Amino acid sequence: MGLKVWIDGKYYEKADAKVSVYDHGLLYGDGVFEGIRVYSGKIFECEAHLKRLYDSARAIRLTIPIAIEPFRAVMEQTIKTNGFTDCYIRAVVTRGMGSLGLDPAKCPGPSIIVIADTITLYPKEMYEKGMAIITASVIRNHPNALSPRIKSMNYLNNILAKIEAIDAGVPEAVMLNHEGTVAECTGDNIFIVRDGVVATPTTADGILEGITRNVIIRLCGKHQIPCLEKTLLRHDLYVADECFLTGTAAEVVPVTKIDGQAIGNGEVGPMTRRIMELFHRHIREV
Ligand code: PXG
Repeated sequence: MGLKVWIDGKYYEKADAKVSVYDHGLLYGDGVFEGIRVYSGKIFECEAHLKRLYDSARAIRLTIPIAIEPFRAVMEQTIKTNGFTDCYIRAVVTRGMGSLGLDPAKCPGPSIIVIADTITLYPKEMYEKGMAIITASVIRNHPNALSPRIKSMNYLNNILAKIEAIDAGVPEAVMLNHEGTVAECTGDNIFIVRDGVVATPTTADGILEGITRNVIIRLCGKHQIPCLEKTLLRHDLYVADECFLTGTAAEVVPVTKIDGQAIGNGEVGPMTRRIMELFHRHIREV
């Protein structure tokens, strides 16, 4: 038997797990989601993910029809039902089925979807040798248009940048914001290391406040590694000693080339290796 997907209170076989073509999530990208990892049977940073999900929903005036604790219970049950100890959860809340036309008030109620599956974002050798990225020409959404802090079902902004990356033969692109400073990658936050100091753009620079990003900032604090949240220019990426990306799916992945130019000596640096090691130890400890 295949995977079972939870939709609005019932489990469906993967092949039968479907939503209506009138769902505003499909019609307008009207909805929010989270991507969450489960390590050794435990939902990693569960509280932070649920908080962000409910905040995202609130920001688009969508009331999730169940409370946070029952939502957690649904995720836990879905993991068990599928027999996973390590997996990836995709929790989606769509505006639900409605009539044609934007008005969310025409949708009687949101739909909740919980998928437990596996995910591999990048090939294993990139974690050992590093990844090449480019700077995308398309900029990250203006925070006063669709705020990057909302993890919405509308990812076209990021997908356009991802297409530029794929066209350039690399798996990821860094996006600048409307002011021309560094924001984040299409599905990952970005960090640099220079003279032993770790730095990442601030939440005011138009980024998703990544949960993995926050874990790395905390781990740096715990291990006396200087780590700053500060506005970065593309120039800072070019002259960095090291660079790495963080995300739930990607975890921590080293970057060794940007726009065709080597970062530092072009090899995975010692600080990146240390942070990857601290992260992998941490996810097995919590
Ligand atoms: N920025 C963006 C735009 C993201 O989409 C991150 C940063 C990292 O945030 P977290 O909280 O995960 O550390 C993300 C997250 C996928 C996938 O299926 C993408 C993400 C997470 C999980 C799965 O490509 N992106």
